[in-house]
Amino acid sequence: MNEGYFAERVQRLRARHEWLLERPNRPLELDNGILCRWRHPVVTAEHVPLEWRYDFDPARNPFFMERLGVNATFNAGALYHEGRHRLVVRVEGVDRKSFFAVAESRSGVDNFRFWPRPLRLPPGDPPETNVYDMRLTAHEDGWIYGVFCAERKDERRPEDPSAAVAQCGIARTRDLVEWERLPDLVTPSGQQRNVVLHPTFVDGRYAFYTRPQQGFIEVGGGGGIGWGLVEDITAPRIEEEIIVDPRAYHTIKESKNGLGPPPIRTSEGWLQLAHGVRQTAAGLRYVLYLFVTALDEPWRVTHAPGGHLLAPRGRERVGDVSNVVFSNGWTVDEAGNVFIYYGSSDTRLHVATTTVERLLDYALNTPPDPGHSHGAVAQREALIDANAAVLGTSR
Ligand code: M1P
Repeated sequence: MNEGYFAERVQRLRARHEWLLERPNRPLELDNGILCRWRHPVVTAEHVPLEWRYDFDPARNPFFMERLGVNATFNAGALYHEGRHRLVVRVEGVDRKSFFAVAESRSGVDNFRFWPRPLRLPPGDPPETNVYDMRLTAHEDGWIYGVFCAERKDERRPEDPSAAVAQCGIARTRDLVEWERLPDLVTPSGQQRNVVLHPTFVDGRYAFYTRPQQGFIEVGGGGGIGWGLVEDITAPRIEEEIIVDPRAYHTIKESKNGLGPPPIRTSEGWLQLAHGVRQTAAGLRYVLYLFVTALDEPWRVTHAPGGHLLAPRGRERVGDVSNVVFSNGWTVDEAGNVFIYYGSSDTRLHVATTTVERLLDYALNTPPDPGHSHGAVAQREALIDANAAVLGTSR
């Protein structure tokens, strides 16, 4: 292969990469008044630095091929940190292994750039096969915690190559660069995924939202969003796990649910973002929903608007695991603007923007799930009647 070909290919890929990173995003219509989607995904596999994927030595890589391909970038933990929106992105190679990498942006909606190297997470004990979906909590103890899923082969079933165990890995940092690994969280449940550290002490202890599950994929007979307290974060153990937001028949969280990012503190309570999953003929459908818990009792749900806040739409619906939106990160800036980072179909990362004020209005004033069709009609009737009174229209 001649040198001209190599140089031209490098130049073309660099130019396209830079164009992608610099491309401005733009808001789509605020159609429901609650939140605003943006035209382009904020982080895709193509955003990953070329140096992480290509070998730039013409002797070793005369065709300038991708040597270590990236399959997807999604489900990012998020933190508004030093005036920037910083994401710990789940980067998944073509070998199916996920790892974490920090990407940051000033605007929060475009121009995300990865830091020069992936995050160096010390391995667990025993080392895990796969790590993903980190939740970032700036805790009042002064540390930034990264709580994530640590997946290992289920050694009790060596004959089944898909048998796995999910547990909650924990690491902490001051600067998102140097990470100290802590032992995995021990809970009364067989497996755990979607565990989140609450940002403040509760009764002088660390507080975790959990998601107990009996199998790796299926939550089994239990599930729901759980809650438990930990005395010593360096030997984290939950003795008693209670369910604070259970699954429920014929709702968006019929099959399973799990908390998203750590909650946002507001004057009215803790704003909580979660995902709910239901079974359909086309497979599982993942949507996002919101609820509020009491300021002094973060485990107690005070407001639960019915239905989803955000569901897969248009091209978000298609990807490696289709019909999924999933969020484990949101940021709030000084002005109270909220940036919800959500993965679509386990393939790419998007943002939806709103404000604390709007989310609170939505949470406090949206009727709960009525439980049945007759109740749903009654809710519509009440709205129509109220509108008739305001608008002076006939009934
Ligand atoms: O594939 C959809 C999602 O599945 C899991 O979430 P849950 O445990 O609630 O089913 C996670 O692996 C998540 O990363 C993924 O997006």
